[in-house]
Amino acid sequence: MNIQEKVEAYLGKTVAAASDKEIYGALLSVVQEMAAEKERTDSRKKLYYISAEFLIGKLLSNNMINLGIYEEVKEMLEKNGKDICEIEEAEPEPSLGNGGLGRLAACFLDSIATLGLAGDGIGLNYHLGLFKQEFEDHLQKETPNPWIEEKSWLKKTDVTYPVSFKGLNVSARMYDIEVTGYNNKTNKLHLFDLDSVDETIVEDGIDFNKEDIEKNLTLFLYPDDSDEQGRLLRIYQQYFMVSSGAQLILDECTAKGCTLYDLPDYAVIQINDTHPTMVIPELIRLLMERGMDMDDAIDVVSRTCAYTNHTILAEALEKWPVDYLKKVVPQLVPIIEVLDDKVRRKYEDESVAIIDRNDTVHMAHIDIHYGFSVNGVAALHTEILKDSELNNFYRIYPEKFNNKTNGITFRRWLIHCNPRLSAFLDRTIGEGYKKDAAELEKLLKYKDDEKVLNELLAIKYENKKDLCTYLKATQGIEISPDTIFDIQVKRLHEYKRQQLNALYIIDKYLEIKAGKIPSAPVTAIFGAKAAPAYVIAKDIIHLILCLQELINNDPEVNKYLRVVMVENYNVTKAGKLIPACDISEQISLASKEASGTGNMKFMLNGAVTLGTEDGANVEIHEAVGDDNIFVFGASSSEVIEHYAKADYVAKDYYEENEAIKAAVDFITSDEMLAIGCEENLARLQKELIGKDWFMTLLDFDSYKETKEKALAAYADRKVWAKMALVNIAKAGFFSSDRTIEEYNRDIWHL
Ligand code: T68
Repeated sequence: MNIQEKVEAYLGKTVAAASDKEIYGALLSVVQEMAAEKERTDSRKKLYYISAEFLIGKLLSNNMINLGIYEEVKEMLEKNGKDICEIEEAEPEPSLGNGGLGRLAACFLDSIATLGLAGDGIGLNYHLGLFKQEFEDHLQKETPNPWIEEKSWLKKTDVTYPVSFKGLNVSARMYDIEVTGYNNKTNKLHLFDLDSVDETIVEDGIDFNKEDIEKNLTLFLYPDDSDEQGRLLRIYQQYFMVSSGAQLILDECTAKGCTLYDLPDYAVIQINDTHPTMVIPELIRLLMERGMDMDDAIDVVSRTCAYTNHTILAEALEKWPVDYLKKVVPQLVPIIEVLDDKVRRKYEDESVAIIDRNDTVHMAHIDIHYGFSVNGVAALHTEILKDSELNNFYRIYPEKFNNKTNGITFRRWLIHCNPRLSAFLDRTIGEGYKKDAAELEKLLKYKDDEKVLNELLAIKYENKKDLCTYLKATQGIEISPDTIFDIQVKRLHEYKRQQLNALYIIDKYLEIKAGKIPSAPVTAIFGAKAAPAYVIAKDIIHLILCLQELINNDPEVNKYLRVVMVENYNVTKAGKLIPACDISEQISLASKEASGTGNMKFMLNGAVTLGTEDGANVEIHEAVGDDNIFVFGASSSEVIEHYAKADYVAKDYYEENEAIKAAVDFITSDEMLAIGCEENLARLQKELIGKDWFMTLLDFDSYKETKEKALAAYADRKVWAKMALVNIAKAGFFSSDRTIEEYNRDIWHL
């Protein structure tokens, strides 16, 4: 049967007569059937990548690319008067992650399968995922984001595991999603769920009864944890995930002949941030239940588990009061106490203890003491972990620390999202880059080739036109492809400094109002969700939405400057925004962004980075050289010193710098208050002057100056095209295939 016949067999009618939704459903079935027929990876030792988040995004097109049928299906649809993009629209996006950490896990699954390595994901099947963001009165409103339909990628299995909480026994059911590698074998993503979860208990946005665990356990990703009930629910979720995951791992290994004493020969568990840390005491508990003595169990588990750190922000390093654990998982408490006791006997240093003097459990400390590898996610980040953040641990275990600079899958972030660019690469340098990303360097030979450079500019222009059409259709916003697309998309957080970008926009607005006409028109595009309980982050969204309203409706200004805040930024929207970008905003306070992966996606798609020397920006800078990136701001060592000396005073910058003062004052100007809400705007303004923990004002001048340089450079189209070309050519290092090869070489040994 050819593809059309297969699809029509599922449809029970012709493709031409079917709706987009029906075609999507039929293609899903065809893909699932093909994936099931593919060979599974198989080896004695297997990786289990355990993570509270897998931000997989829509799967249809990526699976078709990986199975090698995308072009065929696209043509077949065209022949029948259907557009593959419309079919893609019919697929709901599973939002099983917040941002970079979850998306990294998804890119890794793609690369692990593509490299033919045996490695499955273990996570949770959140019914409503992360909330959906809507804008109302220039504010973020959260609503549920259901994604599981009758036809979905999830396959319900018969596999169930008992999971016990204090006073509550439940049964975890495993659902599987096939992970197709690019032209290779398949792996699985196992997502655990509870049959009794009930979506109807959600009311009024994303509120629900947090006490009814049987009904709410897997409703949402990271339910609001601003109160104790919310925090307890997170512990329920985490334990549910690791207990079922640990049981699955032990079952699979014993089925292969593992005696449990040789577990490290059969399994390696990569713990993605601290959310799955309880897998360590849980495995110890399960091994003891199966007859192993405690010291042996601790030894076996310590040789099986490896930990990845994704942040140095103290508030993001998880700590749970022992009391909370006693309320939810009392069976783990005696084990954690023993783990702590062993550490305390060996090391006097209080800062490396597991349970501190306030009876709080430091989850990362469990991972470091009782895992065999600790990795950061970019060179600078790992250095900071070793030198300062985790220095006390590094001195004890220097051999455990290693760096694995993040990467992204080119299948999604180039081949799928930018078909124009990938077709251009195919005909210019051949298709080898799809399997070996380093081959992108072949492009360098064309860096002075006018025809090639013009082609690159033309591709960007077409992509920008597509984005204009999309934004007009989805949000009714009009922008022009003849302006510079300056894009900042990522979670909203003060350390990422969307507020710095916003202050620049205000400064520009004031200049235009004062008659200073900019050399080139700019469209500033944002996309970001703020955590529901993160007040200042939501105030920043409010500021941007007010600026959008003010600026886009001012005929004096909107010829030169427009602002767009994309609603409900997600993986799908990233796929539309990134190929259309000219300037990639990567402006976190140096030392705070562990790596960043958006920076890599933009680079690969020919955008030029405007960034601080932070995270993987440092490595991007090294790769492309000074001439192909715009770097600004205080260095990480300067920033770390400011924190150490506590000598940064935002108010001094505000008072001594006229442009800063004007921009900050403008936040509560009459123009802004006519649009926005005084409470939010005044609170944000006060924060910027009185605290500004992430040193926005410190870098304002340098940001402005460097951004002006970037905007001016854009005018020389040939020079700009060359910069874009070098960025694409040097992006090969940032393929997640390279990252995974390193994990395997240094940590997993599959
Ligand atoms: C990100 N972390 C880092 N955390 O910020 C980013 N979820 O620099 C890095 O590139 C990326 O991880 C991959 O390594 C996150 O995305 C979260 O989303 C998060 C934090 C706390 C709790 C839950």
